[in-house]
Amino acid sequence: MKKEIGVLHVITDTTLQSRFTHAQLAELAIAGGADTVQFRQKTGTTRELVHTAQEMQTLCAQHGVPLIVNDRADIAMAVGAKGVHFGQDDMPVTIGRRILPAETLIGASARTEAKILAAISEGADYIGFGPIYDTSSKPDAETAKGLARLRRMCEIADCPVIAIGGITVDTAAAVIRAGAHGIAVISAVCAHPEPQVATAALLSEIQRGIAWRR
Ligand code: TZP
Ligand code: MG
Repeated sequence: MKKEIGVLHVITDTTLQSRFTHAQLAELAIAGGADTVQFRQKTGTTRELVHTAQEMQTLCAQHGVPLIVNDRADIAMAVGAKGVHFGQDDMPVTIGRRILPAETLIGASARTEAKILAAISEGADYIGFGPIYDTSSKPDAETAKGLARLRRMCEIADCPVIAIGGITVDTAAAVIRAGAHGIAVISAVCAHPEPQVATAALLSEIQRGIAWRR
């Protein structure tokens, strides 16, 4: 089943900055035009994560914006989030597909052709590919893959590819021109002095990239 996937995924982060909570970042991102919000927090108790995710889900639902929960299928289910995003060390997509409601969006990070094709055949709705550029937001990120590899991955994947890693307002349009369906960002929004303004600027660059492709 093909599902609609957003073009601007803002991933909330409270480690790069402490001015805003996850929910505040989600609100600012939505106000700036983000069409997907991803809750990503690597620490904290399950109780704390459920609490924050619930707050974000309420907000996202009010605005009709899908919330994707990183890593944790249980938390996504607990709060009725629209989707989950799994990395290669997280729950296998096949199992997520089995236990989550059928309408749940499942995104999967994959960095090689073989892994991309495997994730799609297991039922991923979109692929997260990166890092496109160097990034310090994910300490264990691989070296930058660049636009040529992104282009190749977009050619082989018959589902949307969301590019991630070091993407800024200066590179967003080029990433879309390379074939990405959309982008996911952390620092370009969360570490920006004005997350709402940053989101709006990214969206406008994505739209410029999409217009170029037509
Ligand atoms: N996965 C690959 S790169 C990355 C993740 C979660 C970090 C993206 O953050 P930023 O700040 O947009 O480079
Ligand atoms: Mg993960």
